[in-house]
Amino acid sequence: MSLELYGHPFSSYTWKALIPLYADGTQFEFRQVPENEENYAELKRIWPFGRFPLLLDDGEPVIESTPIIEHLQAHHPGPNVWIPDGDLGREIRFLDRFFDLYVMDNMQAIVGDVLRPEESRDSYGVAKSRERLNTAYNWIEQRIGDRWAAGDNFTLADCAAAPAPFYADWVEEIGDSRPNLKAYRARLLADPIVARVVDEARPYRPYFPLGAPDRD
Ligand SMILES: N[C@@H](CCC(=O)N[C@@H](CS)C(=O)NCC(=O)O)C(=O)O
Repeated sequence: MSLELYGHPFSSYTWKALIPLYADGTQFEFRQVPENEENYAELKRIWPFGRFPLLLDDGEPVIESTPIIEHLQAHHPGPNVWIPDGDLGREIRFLDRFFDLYVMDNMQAIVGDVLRPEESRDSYGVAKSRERLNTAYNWIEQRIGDRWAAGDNFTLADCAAAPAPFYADWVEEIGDSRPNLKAYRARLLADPIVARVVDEARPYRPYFPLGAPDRD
């Protein structure tokens, strides 16, 4: 068996795939993109959008972070259960969608706007994304418990949440009015596996388009 993960240490969705690989102690080769041109050309040959992470399992591609985690659980299981069966599993999948679509997407839209040519920037879209991020913060604030996203075990939902409020807070602060979300973000950062991906990404912070804050 050979596993190869295409990704970048500073990429939020790459973290999401790295966390279960590290937590389960699964062996894999990391293929960094886009700096490594050979890796990047291969990624784009397989997936023309050039987005990452992408997993190759004995040459067979698994695309998008959530299916990658599902694939790891099904074919390379370790000590952790990322998506349990039944209603809890459904709740975890929903929270995974929540962190990706309502937190990460809005964060990416705000960051992406500063990368556009000045004349193509979208201040209305950015304001809307900030509004949606605040709605997402307020919603999760009301329901996050004092452990992980869906109870006592670290699951797929926490893999999605590890980068989502981390980077979102850099573009739109969670602030003191959401103590439960703030505490959850801090718990994630204190987790040794999450701390590992945060540390591996540290050298790339100067490249954060909006400027990385001097914390975390
Ligand atoms: N829905 C995808 C999102 C992947 C994604 O947005 N990846 C970003 C890095 S965090 C990327 O590939 N950016 C480079 C690009 O869009 O060219 C997933 O869950 O894997």
